[in-house]
Amino acid sequence: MATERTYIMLKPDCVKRGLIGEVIARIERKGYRIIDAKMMRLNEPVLREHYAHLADKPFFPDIVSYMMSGPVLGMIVEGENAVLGMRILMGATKFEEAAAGTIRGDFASSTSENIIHGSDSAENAEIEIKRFFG
Ligand code: IDP
Ligand code: MG
Repeated sequence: MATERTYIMLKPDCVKRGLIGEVIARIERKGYRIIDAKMMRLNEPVLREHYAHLADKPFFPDIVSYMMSGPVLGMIVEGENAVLGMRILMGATKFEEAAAGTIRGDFASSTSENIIHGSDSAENAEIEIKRFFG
């Protein structure tokens, strides 16, 4: 097993609903460490880059406006196999498939408003950490 860093972002619905503490507690309880964190307001260019893999989807404009609807908390999270481990802690993308006990399973109110982002590979983690933390 390897120590990895991943990019985690608490989305506007998480911040608005007052769930930052709850979600961070789950991350820390699992044994991951928060290496850096900052509140940000994202602009359209950075979101177009971050969600480029979804640019041709009909819901793409909705994701961009949702992610600009309020502040987000970007974080660098570190731990053993943190990229995959955080994806498991987060739960499935699809609202109805996110298992109870996962962050999305317990708190997401739809597939689009789903509380949390986490990098999907070590390669993307590196790109996303650079994108949001420089
Ligand atoms: P992920 O966040 O689990 O990595 P991605 O496929 O990378 O999932 O999608 C990025 C984000 O776009 C999702 O977290 C969600 O907010 C939104 N999204 C993905 N698929 C759908 C969909 O089918 N309908 C509405 N929003 C979606
Ligand atoms: Mg993704």
